[in-house]
Amino acid sequence: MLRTFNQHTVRPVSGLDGIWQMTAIAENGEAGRSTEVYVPSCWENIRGFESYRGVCKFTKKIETSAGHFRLVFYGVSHTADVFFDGQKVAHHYNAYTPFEVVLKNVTAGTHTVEVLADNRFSEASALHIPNDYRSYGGITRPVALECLSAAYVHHLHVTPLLENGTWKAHVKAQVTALEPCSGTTLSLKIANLNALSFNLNFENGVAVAETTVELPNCRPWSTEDPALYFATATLLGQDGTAMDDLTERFGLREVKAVGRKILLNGKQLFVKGFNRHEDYGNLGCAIPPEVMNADIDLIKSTGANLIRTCHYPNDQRFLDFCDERGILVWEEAHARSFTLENMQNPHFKQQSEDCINEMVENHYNHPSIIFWGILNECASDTEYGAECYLLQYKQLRSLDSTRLLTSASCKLYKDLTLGYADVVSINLYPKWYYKESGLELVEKVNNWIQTTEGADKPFLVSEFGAAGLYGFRSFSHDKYSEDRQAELLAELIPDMAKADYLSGLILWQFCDCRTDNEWGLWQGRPKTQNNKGIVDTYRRPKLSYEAVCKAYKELKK
Ligand code: ADA
Repeated sequence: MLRTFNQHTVRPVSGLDGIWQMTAIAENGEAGRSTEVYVPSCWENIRGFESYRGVCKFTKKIETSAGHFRLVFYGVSHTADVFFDGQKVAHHYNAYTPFEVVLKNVTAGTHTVEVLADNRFSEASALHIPNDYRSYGGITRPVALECLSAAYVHHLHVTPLLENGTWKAHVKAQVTALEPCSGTTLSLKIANLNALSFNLNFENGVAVAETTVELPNCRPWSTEDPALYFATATLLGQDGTAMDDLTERFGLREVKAVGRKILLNGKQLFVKGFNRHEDYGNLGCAIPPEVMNADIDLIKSTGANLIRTCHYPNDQRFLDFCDERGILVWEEAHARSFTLENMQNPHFKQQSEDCINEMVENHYNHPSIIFWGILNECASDTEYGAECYLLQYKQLRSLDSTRLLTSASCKLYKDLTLGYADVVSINLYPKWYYKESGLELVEKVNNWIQTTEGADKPFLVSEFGAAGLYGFRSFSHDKYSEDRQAELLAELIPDMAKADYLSGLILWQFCDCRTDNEWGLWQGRPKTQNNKGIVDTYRRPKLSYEAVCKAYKELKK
């Protein structure tokens, strides 16, 4: 399943999920062990590859007719080199963003697709570094093969607008030509309106059609009523035959920061959230859709209303479920705890910029996403670091002016970037990494924020939590016991929420996740896992699950 809805009725699409041949490639280029694997998956799931950090070649034979094709890789971890019949056709960095390969004038017959996937840590990889979550290896998200005609709808972005009480949508479609295409038109069908038609003028192979329409008969998207609508762009040839199409799904919602409040469709929002890593038991980050949806069930059952995709863009199918189930999302560009030195990596700026571009382009239409996040706990207390933050905020603002921008900081009392964000987000760990109690720490930090350029902005606690090892029970509520974790979370949630200026709490974390063996701070990570989940990696509930359900539900917000 590529999406939870059908994006094409004209463009033929087939999934390339299934069995591929996977071959280990040694440092000297020699082929090693070879085995059949299911794609998508992580190779850590395969006997003999459990802790493999290196390169593997994935090979699949495909049959095509003659024509143009597009391969879409939704996630290869973390660097991909793609070959088609032995010719290199793409290079892509980052496990968490999709990329396309357009193959022109393919002949009819059997072809070979090869992907070299590399999950090694080196200077070439500025964003995947040894970390408090695992950088898995493999083709970890689905792969699609699309059959294109002389031109195709590259993307279709829908921007909801609320003007003088009326919902409108700005719709922009970009069409890419693969051959000269005179006389083509684009038909845009938006929600329940009649289709609109645009003549396309191609410049350097690209044509754009855009319009703003009123949608008075559509309901706004909200967590209680996640109303969704479709926009379809159909490309028509000179003789009126349909050449290509793309359907996107959108919702009408408005999010704003007004003074210290976050307003969602004009109503004050109090965030009760979870940080969630894409990680599940032996499956790693290649999570099947039914598990994604079951995660949303568990999260919703606690009374929570938001998921933060720490610390990278998520699988699009998960975002589809969030749209459908009325769960808000803080989607984060890829970054966790980079030191100044990490940020000075010569590839850092470009790889971050690419990640942000790909995240926004691909996830633009999800109404569930209300925050874009950047640079979790990076060097925001240094001048160079702050410059990088500003660059990323500017990039995001130029791509999307309708969502709130934020960054989760741990640089208490010394962050230089709070003025750049729309919402000030601080990771606090009262009674865990800090000695203060919940409200005490929130007040102290709030007093400091009011002396910075972050004053008078909404303030979110973007992380708080405590570790509890699944199955470790203790009468004396020892540190790392389920008992201690449950007790602490039950205390912290109502205590921190007493701060009436606070816009919300996002618990660290929903599920336990594996950390990198190479990560230097593994000492605090028994079982090489971050154990602060309220469920374990197989979603077995800890005592804290019930404690959080109770605490979140009892909050009068
Ligand atoms: C940080 C970080 C998380 C995780 C957490 C923890 O604040 O953002 O990725 O490492 O702390 O468990 O300590």
